[in-house]
Amino acid sequence: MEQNALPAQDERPTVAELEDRAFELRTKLLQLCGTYEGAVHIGGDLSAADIFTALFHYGLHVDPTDIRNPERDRFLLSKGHAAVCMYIAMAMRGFFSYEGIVETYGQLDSAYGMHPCKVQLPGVEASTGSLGHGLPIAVGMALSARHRGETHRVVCLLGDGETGEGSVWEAAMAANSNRLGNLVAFIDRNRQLMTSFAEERISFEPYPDKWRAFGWNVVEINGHDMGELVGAIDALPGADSDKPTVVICETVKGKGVDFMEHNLAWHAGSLSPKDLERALASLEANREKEMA
Ligand SMILES: Cc1ncc(C[n+]2csc(CCOP(=O)(O)OP(=O)(O)O)c2C)c(N)n1
Repeated sequence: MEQNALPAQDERPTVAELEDRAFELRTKLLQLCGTYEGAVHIGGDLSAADIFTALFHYGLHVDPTDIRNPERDRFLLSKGHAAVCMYIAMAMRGFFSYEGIVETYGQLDSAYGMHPCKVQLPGVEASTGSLGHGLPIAVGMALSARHRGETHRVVCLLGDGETGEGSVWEAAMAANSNRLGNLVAFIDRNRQLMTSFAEERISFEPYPDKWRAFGWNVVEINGHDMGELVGAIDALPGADSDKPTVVICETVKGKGVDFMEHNLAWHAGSLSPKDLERALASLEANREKEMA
C-alpha cells in the first residue's frame, strides 16, 4: 500500500505482532461481552477481528493524534453491527481508551453505540448499521477525492450477507464506471447471515466472478491468515490506478471460540460469567494450537 504525505505509521508491526494484537483484540471483545448486559454481535466481530487488526494496525494510513488530517485514508464499516470490534481495534491503535468503551458501550448517548455514529465518535467516517449503505457512501467519497486531486484511499468493510443488498451492486457498478482505483472493499466472507447460512437464502456463488463481472480487481485470501492479509494490503494497486479492488476474505463466524464457530446461535449474544470463562479458555487453547 503506497503511503501519502502523512507521517509514516509509527513502526509497522510484523505479522507475528499483528497476530498477537488480533488475539488481544478478541480477548478484549469477549471481556466486554462478559460485562455488557445486552447482546453483542460477537460472531461477526470475531470473523472480522483479523481484518480490523490488519487494517488499523498495518494497512490504513491514519494517525490517531491527527484524526482530521485531510490526507488520511478513509475507513467505512459497512457491516456496522461489528462496530464494537472496530472501536477496540481503534483503541488499541491509540484513538481512544478501551476502558472508555467498556464504561459506556451501548448506553443511551454513548459515543460507543452498537452501530457507529460519526457525530458521536470523532474518528468514525460514516454512520452505518443499515446494511448496504457503506459502499455507496465510500464510492461518493472516492469520487470526491478524485475530483479534488486527493491521493488517499477509501476502504470499506462489508459482510458477505450484506452484499445481498442491491445498493452494493449499484455502488460496485458506479465504482467501475468512474474508474475508482482509490477504492478498496474488504468482504468478510463468513458464509453466515443473521439466522441462516448464506447459500440457504441467496445464491452468492460464483461470488468472485460476480465482482470480476462488475469490473473489479479480485483478490481472494484466508481472512484469518495475517500473512495473507498483509500481503494483500501490500499488493494493492496505487490509489491513482483505475480499477477498484475487492479483497474477499474467507472467514469463520465466531472464529477463535470453538462453541461459537459456525454456530447460528452466536450471530449476537451475551456471555454469562461461565460462558466468558469457557470462551476465553477456548480462545487461548486455539491460539496455542496455532502457535505450536
Ligand atoms: C438493511 C438491513 N437489514 C437487516 C439488518 C439486520 N441485520 C443485522 S446483521 C445481519 C446479517 C448480515 O449478514 P452479514 O453481512 O454476512 O454479516 P455478518 O455475518 O458478518 O455478521 C442482518 C440481516 C440490518 N442491519 N440492515
